[in-house]
Amino acid sequence: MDDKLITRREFLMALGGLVLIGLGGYPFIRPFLPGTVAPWVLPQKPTVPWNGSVKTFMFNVTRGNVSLGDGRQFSGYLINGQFPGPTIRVREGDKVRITVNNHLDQPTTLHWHGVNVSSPIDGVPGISQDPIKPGQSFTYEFVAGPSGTRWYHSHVFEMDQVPNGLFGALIIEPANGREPYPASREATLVFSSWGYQANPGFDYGMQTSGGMGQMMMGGGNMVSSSQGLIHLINGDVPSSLQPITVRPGEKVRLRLINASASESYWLTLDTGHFLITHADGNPLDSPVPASDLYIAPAERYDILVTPPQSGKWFLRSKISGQESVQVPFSTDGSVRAVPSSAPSWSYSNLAAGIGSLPRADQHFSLTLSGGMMMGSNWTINGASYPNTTPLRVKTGDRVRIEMQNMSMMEHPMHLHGHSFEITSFNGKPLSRPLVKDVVNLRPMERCTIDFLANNPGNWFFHCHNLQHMRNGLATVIEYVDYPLPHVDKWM
Ligand SMILES: [Cu+2]
Repeated sequence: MDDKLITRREFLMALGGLVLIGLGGYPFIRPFLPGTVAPWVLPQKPTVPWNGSVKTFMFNVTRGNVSLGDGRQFSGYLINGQFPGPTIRVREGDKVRITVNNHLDQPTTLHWHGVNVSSPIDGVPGISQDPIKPGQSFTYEFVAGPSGTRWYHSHVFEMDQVPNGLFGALIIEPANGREPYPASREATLVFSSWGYQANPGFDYGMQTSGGMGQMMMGGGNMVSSSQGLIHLINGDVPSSLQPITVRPGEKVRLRLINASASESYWLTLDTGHFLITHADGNPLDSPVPASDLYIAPAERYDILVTPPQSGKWFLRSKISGQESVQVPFSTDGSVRAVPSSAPSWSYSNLAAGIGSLPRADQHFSLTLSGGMMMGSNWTINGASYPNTTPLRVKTGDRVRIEMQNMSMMEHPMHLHGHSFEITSFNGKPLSRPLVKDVVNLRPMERCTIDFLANNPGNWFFHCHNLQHMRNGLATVIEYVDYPLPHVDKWM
């Protein structure tokens, strides 16, 4: 450990404290230090000052018929008559006020995924927020931030309510229009999967994990998608999507959101490599070229694509069983596939090299396991939620969670209420830690994540394979200095 590093880090942490006191809070210290790479600076509480503007939304949640482009129909959950819910687009610093009117015959809530709201409106029954009962309304109010590609989804009866419609995109534009990687055009692509009711005993996500299936086939890229599911993009089958029309040579931003309850997608572009600019909505220090992108449940990536001179081309998944996942683009004429020289996907590529781990104030070690039998429980350190041991943290601490996945499936672990930094992956400290709110661990992988305990409350920390979550792969981060919440017991 470099002494100079510690000194610098502690100085910056102190500076962060001063800034927080002086300005009422700002999400990242990084903007105050242009041109520096500061891996020891953790994301601050995203309380950008309210800019005086209020954006009001009314969400009427109902049951209703969904018609897909291939003629398939089902009874889903609608927000304002839409499947999935409407895209919300606001500016960082706006006060967002969303009233949810629950017209269902069952409770619901919404979770604002990637927005570090206050604990009582975080949407998790039994932990942070009581469910919105049938016939009742609830108003969520928060100052939008940090900027980036966020999303929202139900946190009640998740394996039913989420895939059947209670999710949508939440785009927060940077304050003052300060987009670090500008584009001339953009599109939001929300991936989801549907059809879980048809096969309730099946452990969805098994195939995309590259776990059991891959090992039994002797390694390599032998992954396939869960059987029985159909894949949707922006709420419809990809074959019904209108091509996204672009001009040759312009810069196009694609905001990719994986809202699937269990499936990962491994995406490539016919036109060759592209630039990854944001992970889970947070800008990278510099754009990273890639030839493919693996997006696990609940993850988001923003990429910049440069269209070819002409032609029809696709963003598509290379996972076996996901052949239908093709997003059409069109410039005029015909296109040749461009051989790609960019590196293939890994978190380490986004984090640029190997660094060293700074000191943490608190350290937890979690072993993720289970799932060896059909329908069996998933565990953290041998226990299934709600019997897992809560992680008790103290405001102001730098908390490190070390995780190892000792199971044969992947687990996209999501922390509520905070952004964290992936500080090491498979034993290698990263030189430029990756700011995210989901870290996907494939079979036998391990990592450390660090976060600053700066949002007192009770926060769910769980696998975003929603079936795994319901079967126990979850725990709670509890602040010792936060009063017990007055929420009812749930499930
Ligand atoms: Cu999992």
